[in-house]
Amino acid sequence: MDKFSYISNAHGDYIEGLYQTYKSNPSELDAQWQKFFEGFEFSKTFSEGAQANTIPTSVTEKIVNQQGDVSKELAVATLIEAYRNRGHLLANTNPVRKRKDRKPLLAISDFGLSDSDLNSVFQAAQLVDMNGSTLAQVIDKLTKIYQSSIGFEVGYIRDVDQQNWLKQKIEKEWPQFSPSHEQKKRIFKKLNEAVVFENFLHTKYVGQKRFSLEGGETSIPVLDFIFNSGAKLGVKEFVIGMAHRGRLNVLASTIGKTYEQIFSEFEGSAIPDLTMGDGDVKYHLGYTSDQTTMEGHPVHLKLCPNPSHLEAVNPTALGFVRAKMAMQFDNDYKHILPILIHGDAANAGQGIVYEVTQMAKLPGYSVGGTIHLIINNQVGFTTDFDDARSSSYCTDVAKIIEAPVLHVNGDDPEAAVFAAILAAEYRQKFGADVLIDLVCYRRHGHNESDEPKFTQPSLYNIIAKHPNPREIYKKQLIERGEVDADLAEKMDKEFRDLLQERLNMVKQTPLPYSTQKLDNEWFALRKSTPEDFYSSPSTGVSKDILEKIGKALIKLPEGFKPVKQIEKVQKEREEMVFETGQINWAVAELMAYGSILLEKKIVRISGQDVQRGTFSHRHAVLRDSVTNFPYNSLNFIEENQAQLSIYNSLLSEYAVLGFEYGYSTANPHALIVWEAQFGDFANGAQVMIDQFIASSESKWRQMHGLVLLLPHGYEGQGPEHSSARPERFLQLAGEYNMIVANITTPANFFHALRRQLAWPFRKPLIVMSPKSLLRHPKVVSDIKELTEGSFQEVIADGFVKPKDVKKVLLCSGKMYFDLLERQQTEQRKDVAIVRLEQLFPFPEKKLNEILSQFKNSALVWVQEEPENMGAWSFILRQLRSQNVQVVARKESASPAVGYLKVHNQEQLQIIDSAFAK
Ligand SMILES: Cc1ncc(C[n+]2csc(CCOP(=O)(O)OP(=O)(O)O)c2C)c(N)n1
Repeated sequence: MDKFSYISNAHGDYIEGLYQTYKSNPSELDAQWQKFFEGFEFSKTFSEGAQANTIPTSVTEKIVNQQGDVSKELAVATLIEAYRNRGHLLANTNPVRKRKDRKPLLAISDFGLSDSDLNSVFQAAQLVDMNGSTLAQVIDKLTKIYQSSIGFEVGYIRDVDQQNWLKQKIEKEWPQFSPSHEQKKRIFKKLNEAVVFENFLHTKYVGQKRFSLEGGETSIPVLDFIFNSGAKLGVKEFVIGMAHRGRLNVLASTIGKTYEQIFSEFEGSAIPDLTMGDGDVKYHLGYTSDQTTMEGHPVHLKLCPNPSHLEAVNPTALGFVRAKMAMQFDNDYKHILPILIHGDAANAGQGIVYEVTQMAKLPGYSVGGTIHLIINNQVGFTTDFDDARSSSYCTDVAKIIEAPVLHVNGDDPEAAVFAAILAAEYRQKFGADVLIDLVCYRRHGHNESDEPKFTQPSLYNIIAKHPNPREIYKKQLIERGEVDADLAEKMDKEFRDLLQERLNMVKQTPLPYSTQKLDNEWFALRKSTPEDFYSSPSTGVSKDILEKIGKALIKLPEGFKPVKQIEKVQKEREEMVFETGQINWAVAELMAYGSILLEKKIVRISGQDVQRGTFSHRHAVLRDSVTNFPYNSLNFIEENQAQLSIYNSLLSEYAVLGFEYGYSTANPHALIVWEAQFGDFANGAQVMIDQFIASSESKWRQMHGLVLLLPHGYEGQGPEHSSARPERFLQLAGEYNMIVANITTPANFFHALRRQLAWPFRKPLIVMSPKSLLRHPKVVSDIKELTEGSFQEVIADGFVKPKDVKKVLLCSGKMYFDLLERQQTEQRKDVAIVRLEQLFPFPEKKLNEILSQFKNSALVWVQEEPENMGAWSFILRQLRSQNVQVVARKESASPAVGYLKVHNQEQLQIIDSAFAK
């Protein structure tokens, strides 16, 4: 309910109460109420009580009981406030059709007022600084502000500073906004470039897909003014995430990809060199450049590469920004600004938009605010907005974080530029998200060979006759005498000639396909070669360093009172490092992180509950049992070490994994880890895995070394908590794109983590990580194994003698320990167990060296997963020249049974079959 609307029915005591609050502590009241009482207190209306400390009863009675002037005053105040809150519902934002009736309730009758009141003067007019004006004049002003080409949707913002700042911008600056001559010329120039570029491509490459910006060309001056205003306020780098629509135009008109490069991609005249990867279509490619803004500020611009999957790029762009903020800008958000460009249908429909919005203010994921630009062409492919969303606006998700939304008519570029400037200033001032909803239209079908009249015939009849935004603006400028017609024509012709000239050049000598330029941070690294995977680099660290880390792990700050169980954990850690030398999984993991921090490389870990660890094993952050104070012991190994940032994530996989991927593409010298609660939850982030993690190097030459820890293993916990779906990763594995590992020893895990940064290239590492094995007595490594050596891709059987062996069981991960138990219990020297610690890249050479000792033995792949899952089909493909058999669970629809007893029976059957003579 509106703040003021109930007041005419309120009891006098209520008003009196508000007034008393106003007297004692005015800041507790809304700014509107403050102003209201301010006005009334000092106005003549209340002259009888001006000296008194209470509102005289006669006045409150008048408010409550009478239909006289005072209740009308309240009605007018209510009306003003209603315009502020709901005026956007009537704003003139749609360039091609009438707005839907969204029940704004802004008629004067909605406030108990009538035409006869229009010429009366109300005190409430001072709420909009219109003392002495008639109601009609007040409404006129409100209409001009709130029903203009911008719909300001800000009424839900509770922060008083933000409210006041926005009110100033909206009610004072917007009505007087008048761009300078230079600004107008710039707007026109940018519109000209945007329109002519599309038009040129449309005529030269008829029917070729380019997902044109036509109808939404005003986006280009909007971006230009965001860059300009942002740079004036300290931004040095802009990072853009966007989809297909208008991408080529953004690349050419704002990011500075040359027209020759773009035309060459259209010409597609030579077979590109595929040794650098398989590439991507032109409207998915990224680009970086250095530009100078209109007012002469240098800025670095980056457009992130993106897949077809709408909105998937968003968290990756933000993760990238977060990394750069830390690396380059001392964590000051004011120097780097993310811009996410959305389609209206995708912004409304894709859940990841919600996930990313929810990240905005979290300590682990905040980037100091994002500017969102929605190119709202009112259609999603063929779907009208009535079928695309239940919400009034495609931007409504922004309300969860109280972000201002500026709905702008795309045919009014000056209004759009006002919104752009406001957005940049707001983001720089408050470090918070802000949205520009550029309401426009799509001139053609979804792509240029699509017929939009199949589905939106009446809309497209209107669009066919609708002039483009450049024509509209040109007419305005000419009518206002701000530019003469000749100049406008000249600009058009000159630009068209320039494009033709570039096209002629390209037709004569097309440029070769250019792969994406590497960001500077990657210069020290190189692409991998197959030989790189024959063996792993040395990754041991000295005992001194391990002990130093061990000391930090067991030391607590003065006065810190751990909970009882942690005292035990600390004691065990001490025994492991300083007495027995037998290191478990968790300590090996922490040792790996600690050793990297000591090399002054940061470690960042995120995922659900990672600080403690789902299985209560990591305890990277300890809590004081009394004060709750968090203590991250790995940050206190020695001075000048790098920092471990470990964040319990929001309950999201898709966006969080995307964020960490983005982070890892920005900083190749950091170890970035994402852990799933159980491995199968990575399903929710499958787009990130398929479209980015597995394929980014091939598509975009974008390397990264992100680590995914995916708890995996059949322990009778049912279908959802057993399998991290290794088969999916193995199916995605090709061209050395990632490491897929199922590791059995703490030392090997230690080396695998350290290897990530020891390589002169980067590869994502997918680890099927342990659950119950975290506490298995056999899952320990001697500390010596951490001080020397390297990651072991294959581990041979040290128990058997090759000549006795009749059967070799090849396995990976937890399966090993079940097989080992039988082998040891029955002292089966005729059965060798060989562990594949790394499944991909398949360590063929190393495996063959081991297998060559067992020439006359049978070879059996043993896995816990059903035969149609797990690594079996991958192994079969890798070992196709060998006669390899399989022992696995039966082919199944679901990864595991739901009954513990059946699970146990199945597990036994696997072991029995594996050891059958
Ligand atoms: C996640 C996802 N689902 C479906 C598609 C197929 N698709 C491509 S564009 C599009 C419509 C997008 O509409 P909107 O977000 O309004 O952007 P517009 O193309 O209108 O600019 C659809 C459904 C896709 N690319 N990604």
